[in-house]
Amino acid sequence: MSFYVTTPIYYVNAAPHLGHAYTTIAADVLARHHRQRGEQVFFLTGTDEHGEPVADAAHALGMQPQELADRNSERFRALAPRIAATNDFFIRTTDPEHMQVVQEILTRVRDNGHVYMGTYEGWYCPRCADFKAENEVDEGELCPIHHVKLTREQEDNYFFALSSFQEPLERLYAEREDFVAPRSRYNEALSFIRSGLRDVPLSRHKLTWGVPVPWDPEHVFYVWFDALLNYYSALSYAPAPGSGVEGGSGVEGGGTEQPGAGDLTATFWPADVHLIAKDILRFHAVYWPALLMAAGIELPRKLFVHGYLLMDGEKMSKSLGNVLDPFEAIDRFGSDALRFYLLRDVSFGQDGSVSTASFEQRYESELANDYGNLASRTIAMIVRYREGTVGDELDSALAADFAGLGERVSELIDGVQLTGALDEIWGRVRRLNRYVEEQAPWRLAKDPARAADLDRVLGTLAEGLRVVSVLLHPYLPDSTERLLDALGVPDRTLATADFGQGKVQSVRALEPLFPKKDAGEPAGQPA
Ligand code: ME8
Repeated sequence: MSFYVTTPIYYVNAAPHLGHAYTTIAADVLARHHRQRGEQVFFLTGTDEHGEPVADAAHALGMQPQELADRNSERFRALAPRIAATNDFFIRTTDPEHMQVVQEILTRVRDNGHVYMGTYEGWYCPRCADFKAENEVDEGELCPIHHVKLTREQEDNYFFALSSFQEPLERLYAEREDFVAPRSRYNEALSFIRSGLRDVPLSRHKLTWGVPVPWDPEHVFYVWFDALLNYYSALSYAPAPGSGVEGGSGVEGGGTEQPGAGDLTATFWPADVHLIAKDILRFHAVYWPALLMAAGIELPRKLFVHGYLLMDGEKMSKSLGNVLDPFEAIDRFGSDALRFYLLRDVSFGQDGSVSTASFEQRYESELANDYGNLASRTIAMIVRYREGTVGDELDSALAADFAGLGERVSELIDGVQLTGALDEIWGRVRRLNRYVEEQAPWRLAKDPARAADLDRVLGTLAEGLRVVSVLLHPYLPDSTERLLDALGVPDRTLATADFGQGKVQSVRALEPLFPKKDAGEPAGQPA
């Protein structure tokens, strides 16, 4: 089994912000979960470096586009390890290998009869790098997304005959209702298709910062076609996962076969999940499948569209300047806490507001109290009452509460319900906390006649803690690893996620996973 997940490739016109971290974290949770299943995983992220968004930003800074791209691409690359993302490759659209694939495939699209020369006349947003229809123009000739003045363009360009894919796209949406999720985004894309597709420029004449059109080097390809093809081109030159070039690999201890060096396309294409936010739905849900059909390439399996992280009610965005710095958040709370907060507080697939206050609250009440404290208490009691040794007997009532949990979590993750899966697991973290209160092991410890009960309660808590930690591993990779080590069962494959499967034998003392902090004090995780 193989699993291929992608994030959008991010524009290098500015530094990364929390919105970018969000998608990459979500993709990482998927990648880690699938590695836990023992699948061969390829997780791709990277940067989108051509076109006006980058050329204009470089110009404004008095820099060459390549210089700005080099500087900011490095920042995006550096973000991945900071948020514990295990991407297997980091693609840059200025990679010569990528540029060559773009030229080859778009030449094929032309040879297949889907390209013609025409004149574009209409509105254009240089920030979106998008041609806008009359009904998409806000009052004052403004871009509805970026609130910048749209330009009026008249340009002789090569066109992609998108309109001829109207029927094939409608058929695709009829046959594959899970092609785009959530359902509201599927409906949105389908209604856009049904409203009638217009052909789109495939090349730009005015611009020089892009991939040259091989049959007419006066033109460069329109940046969106160049960018979308990254999902496909990367597989032709990325090193095999596990070769240690980027952060990823089959580190979850599952995968047995390693794909050989060389072309990974046969192993990983079609992509299983493209993760994006709703701002770039149309490019991915309409242009991308049409382009692949035109090139005769198999379509990806699913596009999952998440919502916006909002600050003060508006989309966080570089151009709007209301950006929360993920690096600062990590310094203050640690990368596990950031990953947890974003996927727990904002229901994945919907818009949601983020704030430092709600971050602190989740950190204290859920990470430090519900989970961290449960771990510390359980381990401390086993050390104190049983010198670290754990008995064999488990409580059947609690086992029943955990029955089917691993499968349920997998099912939800298959549907990219990342918040739903986390809710399921957290329900069991809370169940374990209630169990401690109900059983009051400190009282059992005072009564020698109840020694067997104490053994059973402590064993049950240790096992419950192990199971939730295996399942939480994709979300909280660092702290679950420390906890599983302390429980002496480092195996975190999904096959061990059933209650009673991996029995803890003995435990070691553990530093607090999420130390409580005083106001203003950094809460970074202990090294
Ligand atoms: O659109 N909330 O790049 P980009 C949630 N280069 N997610 C957010 C977000 C927010 N406030 N802000 C950004 C581009 N994102 C193109 C993509 S793909 C072939 C080319 C995330 O730098 C989200 O994933 O503007 C969104 O789709 C992406 O960053 C846009 O990044």
